[in-house]
Amino acid sequence: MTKAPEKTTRSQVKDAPKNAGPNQIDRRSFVKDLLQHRGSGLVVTGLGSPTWDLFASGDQPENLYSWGGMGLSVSTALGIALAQPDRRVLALTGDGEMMMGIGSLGVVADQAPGNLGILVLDNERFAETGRQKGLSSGRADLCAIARGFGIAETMLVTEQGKSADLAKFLFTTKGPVFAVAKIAVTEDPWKLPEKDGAAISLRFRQALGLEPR
Ligand SMILES: Cc1ncc(C[n+]2csc(CCOP(=O)(O)OP(=O)(O)O)c2C)c(N)n1
Repeated sequence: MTKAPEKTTRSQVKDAPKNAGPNQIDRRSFVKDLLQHRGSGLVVTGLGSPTWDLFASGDQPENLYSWGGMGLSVSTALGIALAQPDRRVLALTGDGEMMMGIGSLGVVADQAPGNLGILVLDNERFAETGRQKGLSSGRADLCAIARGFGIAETMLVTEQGKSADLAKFLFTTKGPVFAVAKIAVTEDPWKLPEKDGAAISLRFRQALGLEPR
């Protein structure tokens, strides 16, 4: 006889643990330390703060910055990872941007590129637009969501000193891999890279040898 499926009761949902914090990691120095280990890795950012963090950590043509629209960093990084199987690719984004494109994790799991890592810099806020609370400040557990989509390898980081461990996970573990770093809400000076999307894309494609210089 088949067993009846287990039901989730309303009180179980109400009592589910919250996933907030501790949000202690300083984003700028953490991203800089992490990217020292990128080697020849390509990095694709979500808009706003992660783009500024990447630019502040050192500009280079292998950085694909984004501006304007939320929700596209993981699907962009996925396309690049599939097209460039010999290069490691990192999607570096915020929790708000990740939530807006959350379905892309299902496609990542399905396509399963071995060269793709995803890092969500999770301050549990929409920092750029006024620090409104995001869902990861409550019951939404991003690593569990990624596993639910079928990304088996996930990592949660809450300590500043873990950047080398995290880099090893993101840049060397067979992908797709997904990580969340619980970062502090900080007031960092703006570091704005090139804004022209065509220029950013051309420089990136040139770095990959897809366009003449
Ligand atoms: C489709 C869309 N909706 C809303 C916005 C406005 N917006 C720009 S940045 C941002 C918050 C981004 O939050 P997060 O990805 O968590 O990054 P943080 O700045 O907190 O590091 C919002 C809502 C946008 N650019 N695009």
